[in-house]
Amino acid sequence: MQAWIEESLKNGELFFYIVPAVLLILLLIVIFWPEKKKKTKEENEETELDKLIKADKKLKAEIEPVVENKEEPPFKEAGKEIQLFEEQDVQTFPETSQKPIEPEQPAEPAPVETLPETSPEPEQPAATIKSGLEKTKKGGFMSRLLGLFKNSVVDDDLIEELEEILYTADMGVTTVSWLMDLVNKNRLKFTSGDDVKQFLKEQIREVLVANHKSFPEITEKPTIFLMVGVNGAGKTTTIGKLAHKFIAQGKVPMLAAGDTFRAAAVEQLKVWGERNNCTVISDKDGADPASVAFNAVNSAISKDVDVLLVDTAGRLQNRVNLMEELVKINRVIGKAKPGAPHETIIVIDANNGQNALTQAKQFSEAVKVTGIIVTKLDGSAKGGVIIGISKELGLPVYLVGVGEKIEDLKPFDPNEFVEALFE
Ligand SMILES: Nc1nc2c(ncn2[C@@H]2O[C@H](COP(=O)(O)OP(=O)(O)OP(=O)(O)O)[C@@H](O)[C@H]2O)c(=O)[nH]1
Ligand SMILES: [Mg+2]
Repeated sequence: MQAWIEESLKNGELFFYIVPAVLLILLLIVIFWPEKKKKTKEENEETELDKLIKADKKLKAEIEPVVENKEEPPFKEAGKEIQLFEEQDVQTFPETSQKPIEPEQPAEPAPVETLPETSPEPEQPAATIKSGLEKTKKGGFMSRLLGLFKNSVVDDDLIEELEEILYTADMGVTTVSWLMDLVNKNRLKFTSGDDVKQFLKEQIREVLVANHKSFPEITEKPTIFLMVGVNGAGKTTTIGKLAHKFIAQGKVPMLAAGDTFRAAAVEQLKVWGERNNCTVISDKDGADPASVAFNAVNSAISKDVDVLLVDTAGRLQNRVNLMEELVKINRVIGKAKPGAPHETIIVIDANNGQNALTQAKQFSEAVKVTGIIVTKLDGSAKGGVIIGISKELGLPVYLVGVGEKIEDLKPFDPNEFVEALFE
């Protein structure tokens, strides 16, 4: 071999055969190597594609039975749960079943909770005197009373129990004594518990109707309302609700922040002013409330507003101070506008029960109270207080608060009240 190589080198054969052969091999490698590599890559990709196709076929095979069943009423199982939705809602389902089923979609029907979209919840009914009396009827004296009236015999036991229940009704002793006197006088006329019920209902209706007066009309510009009552009774809230009512009637109200005793009171009234988009006359905390009222009356006159609602404090250092302050506010309002305030309204929280009666009497001694607004009837089981107030004070209940919303202030209708109570 060595001898052949030496021989080839000598005569140049090595270069003539071997070098071109080596170059040819190198050239072939350069040409074919990338092709091969590319091919391998493609082959690999093909395998991946194969895998995907296989998986897809498998998936389709699984889905196939569901698609075949599309002639069947869809969501058969769910049908049971959604029977409440009746036909009109169920009719919307086939539309959904016509949609192509995508692999990631569950074969299960859509959850029933999504359905209310097509059948919205009914809106909460507006609060009324009837809804406001619910607690009085369910948890208060009325549930016991209505139970008693189911008795077919009117005997001593029934009369005794009637008296006991009425004393728990927050009507006050005077009103209960008056009612029991009437019951005893007419006892022989009653043949059943229902007779007693009708009799009591009519006596109560009579006293409420006799003292009834609708909320005053605005006859003079500005008509001035002075709002009084103990702290927390609902004066400020009621002023906000009243302003809303006046605006709905096309009137222009103005508010006066006469409660300068409590830091937050002025702010609270301003919030109601903003809500109603009406002017609030105020001064700094601790300012003289009478001077706030005086300025407010003058401003109401100069701005030619229809109504001025004057807020007052419900609590001062003591009750004497509070009453003295109210007398002063009342006097300066009269100075700024003779004959004003046109109405002095006591705001009473129904939850106060018989205490509300005492409060109303005390305020009436200081200022001439002309009417009552009973608040929070909705949150109280002591709706009977309205009967006592009307009987004892002989004052009209103008309005009742039946909730915290701006529109939850309703005219007091004695007939509506009695019917709802005895229903
Ligand atoms: N549920 C219910 N809440 C009411 C009603 N009226 C007032 N309130 C609430 O009673 C609370 C006290 O009301 P205010 O208006 O601040 O009472 P106020 O008489 O001005 O109290 P002072 O400023 O402390 O004298 C507030 O939380 C009101 O939202 C009503 O009719 N129903
Ligand atoms: Mg207040």
